Amino acid sequence: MNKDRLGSVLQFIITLESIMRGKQQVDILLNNPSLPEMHRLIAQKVANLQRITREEGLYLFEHGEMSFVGTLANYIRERKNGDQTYFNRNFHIEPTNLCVYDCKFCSYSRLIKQKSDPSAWAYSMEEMMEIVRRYDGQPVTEVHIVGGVLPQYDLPFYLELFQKIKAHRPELHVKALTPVEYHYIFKKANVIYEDGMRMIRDAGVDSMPGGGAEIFDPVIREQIAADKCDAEQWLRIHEIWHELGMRSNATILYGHIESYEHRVDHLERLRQLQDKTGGFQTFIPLKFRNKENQMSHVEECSTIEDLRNYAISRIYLDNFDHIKAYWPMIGRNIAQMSLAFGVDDIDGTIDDTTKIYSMAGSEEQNPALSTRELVELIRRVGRKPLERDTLYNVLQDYSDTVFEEDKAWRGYLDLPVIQS
Ligand code: V47
Ligand code: SF4
Repeated sequence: MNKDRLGSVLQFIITLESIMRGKQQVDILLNNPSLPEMHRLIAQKVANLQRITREEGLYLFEHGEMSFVGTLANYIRERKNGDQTYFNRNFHIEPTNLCVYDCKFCSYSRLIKQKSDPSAWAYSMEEMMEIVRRYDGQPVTEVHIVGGVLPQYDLPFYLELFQKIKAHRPELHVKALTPVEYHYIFKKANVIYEDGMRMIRDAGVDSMPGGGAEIFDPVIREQIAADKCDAEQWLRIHEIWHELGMRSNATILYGHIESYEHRVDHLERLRQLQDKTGGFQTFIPLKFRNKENQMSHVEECSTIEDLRNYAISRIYLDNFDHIKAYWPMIGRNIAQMSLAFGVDDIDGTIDDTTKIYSMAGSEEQNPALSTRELVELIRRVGRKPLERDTLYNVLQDYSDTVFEEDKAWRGYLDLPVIQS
């Protein structure tokens, strides 16, 4: 048997082992005679690969203990992805932090009237291309473009930007803008969604990130993100994008003034669209952070709630392949923990190119991780680090990689010697 074949057989055995381990944990739950009836029903469904209902989703949010939902979510995670944990090498471009909208949770944006605020920026096309060129020769595979909404960043501007990036570096995956920007720029250009999405695809956009979803419920959305595209428009733009054969991500902004019903409603709408198109790749729960925004009086939710939310999302979204913990928002430690609660992806190296979460009070004030640090973060919790491209093609398996820095002998001489 050749080396590659032997490797895939071994991999298959390891995956099988982790699935059996996960199944044993679910069986332990099911064999517990004091397990409440509804818990048992849901655990049985998960064990039988059946979908849970809206009511059962709500029940999990209201009554599912962290250990219970974690066990179920981990079983699903390992059945879908084994121990594999994905990351990529990427950088962000945030064209501006000036915005015509005034989302109450947003710590990052400045209203147009605050243009002279020293913390406001608005990059020119050339400045954005300068950022792209900064990564020439570096092994990044994705540029993630998202920022505020401003009239001068209109459809012709963005089409030119995408074309320029592609002309400069054709293999760089452009993951750009959300339905919030697209709805605004198409309306301004008097272009219907279908035509607009075709134009941006032809100009070089490869996929759409998951932002701008916030909470779909209209009453909550009106309170925290008035005026920008509504849930139907957000979902419709993704649907059209998927119909063009393209892929996108989805998010939820949770842990603020929404109720559990609103979270389930959000998950349900995504699950329904995914049944129709199959175009979503990953779901990214985004924890509300409360620094420097108009909702600073709203307390942030606990880590236990973060982990429960990942787990219930994993259980509910049976038709999503991946759940992502975005480490710049949640921090490295919780990102590591989340890998036992349904998460199988922790996003990328970032290289300190996003301000959205540092400005909102995340522990990660200068988000940047080297490939080695990401790999170590994953390996330290016993998972298998895989570098992926944006579309989840595996680029490199880092399970056994020894980095140059690891080879250097670091022995006792490194310890400080205190002389008495
Ligand atoms: O839509 C803004 C969120 C989103 C705050 O698709 C906040 O791979 C918490 O969508 N507290 C933009 N969240 C970022 C985004 C994203 C990030 C990483 C990966 C991907 C992907 C997408 O950031 C916004 C909003 O929901 N956000 N302010 C805040 N104070
Ligand atoms: Fe503007 Fe986006 Fe901030 Fe809302 S979340 S104010 S749309 S930058």
